[in-house]
Parts: sequence; structure tokens; C-alpha cells
Amino acid sequence: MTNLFYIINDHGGMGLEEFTFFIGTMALMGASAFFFLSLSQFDKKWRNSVLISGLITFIAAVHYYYMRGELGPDGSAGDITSIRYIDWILTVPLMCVEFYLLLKVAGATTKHLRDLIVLSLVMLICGYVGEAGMGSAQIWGLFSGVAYFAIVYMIKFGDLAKLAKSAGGSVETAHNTLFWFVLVGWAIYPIGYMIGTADGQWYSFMANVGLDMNVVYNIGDAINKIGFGLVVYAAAVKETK
Ligand SMILES: *C/C=C(C)/C=C/C=C(C)/C=C/C1=C(C)CCCC1(C)C
Repeated sequence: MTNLFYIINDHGGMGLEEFTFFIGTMALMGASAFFFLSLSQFDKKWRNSVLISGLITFIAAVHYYYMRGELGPDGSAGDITSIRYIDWILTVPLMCVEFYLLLKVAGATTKHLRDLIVLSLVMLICGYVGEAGMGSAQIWGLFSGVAYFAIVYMIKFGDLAKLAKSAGGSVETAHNTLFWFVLVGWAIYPIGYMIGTADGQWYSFMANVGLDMNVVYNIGDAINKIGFGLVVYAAAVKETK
């Protein structure tokens, strides 16, 4: 067998990294079409939530198209990291909006939304500084991790958890499922980060796991962006009946 991923491309062969950018673009585009085309079936108050599910996957699909374009014919790569973080800086705050919209009827305020967005921006900006080599990868990764755990705390033990409980029904179920995405699904990203920045760090062994940083990030995005959207979609379906 030559190359499993020997399919449509500009230059003859496709590695696993390029393949996951390619299939990621397609999966995210397909999910966007699915969310957008389903909009009219929902009650008005759920349409914004499902619309945002579609925006998250659509914004990511466009960035995936450009990230794949950064891979040169000789296996060299341009500045994928910057495009990646522009994508995240748009889509992760939109995921915060999903939490807010879900719990708005139960009493979530724009202050809750602001706290989630500020924490997610701190998490991502610190991650970018570490990953782009503008500072120590372990220190900035640690700052980023602290903000990440603050988000986990807010969702599971803070006001948002109480509001979800008081709402009950499919809103509570959706909130709890989204929490698991944040705790387990989002934990995929620090693994990718450690692989990508392993050189010379205490976690230098991470360079030997056999997966490329971008492959790990791409798996994380497929799970989290499409999965998150489907959880919101399922809640909207249940609540519309
Ligand atoms: C759609 C994109 C999503 C859900 C991206 C999420 C990204 C993270 C949860 C990233 C977290 C990081 C850490 C917790 C520490 C190391 C640096 C990051 C930015 C990779």
C-alpha cells in the first residue's frame, strides 16, 4: 500500500496532517449546512442557539481551508498557528454564548457571559504566546491552564450550575453534557500543545507520541465543534415539541 491518503490534492501525496485538514473542512461544512437548514423547524427562542452552532462550524471550516493551504508541496508549513488561534478566538467565545443562551431563561446574565468570554480569551491569548514562541511554553501554558480550570469551575460549581439545576429538564441535561465536552473534549487541546512545544521542556517525551500537534487539534475541533452543536440541536428539538 502506498499512501492511504493518496487522494485529490495539488501535489501528488497527502499526509495524515493534510488529510485531517481536508476532511475537517468537509465535516465542518456539512455540519454547518445541517444546522442552518434545520433552523426554521425550531421555536424562535431556540433559533439563535442553533444558528450559533452553525456559525461555529462554518467559521472553523473557512479557517481549515486556509490552514490546509499553508502546507507546502514539500511538507513545509506556513503560519498555521496564527490562523488556528484566530479561529479559536472567534469560535470559543461563541461557545460561551451557547452556555449563556441555554441558561438565559433560567436567569443567566450578561455578567456570566462576560466572565466566560474573558476567561476563554485569557486561556487562548496565553496559549498563543506560548505556542508562537513569544515566551516560555510551559509558563504561558500554565497560565492558560489556570483560565481553563476557572471555566470548568464556573460551569460545574458556579452560578451556571445552579441555574441549570433550577431550569431542569432538557436544559439541565444539555448543560451537563456541554460541561463534559469542556472537561474531556477541551482537554485534548493541552495534549496537542504539549506535543507542539515539547522541545526542551519537562514534557519533551510528548514529542514521541507519534501524532502531530495539528492532527490532535483537528481531532479536538471535530469532536468539540460538531458535538457541541449537536447537543444544542438535540435540546432545541426536545424543547420545540
Ligand atoms: C473550537 C475550538 C476550541 C473548543 C478550542 C479550545 C481550546 C482550548 C481549550 C485550549 C486550551 C489550552 C490550554 C488549556 C493550555 C495550553 C494552551 C491551550 C490554548 C492549547
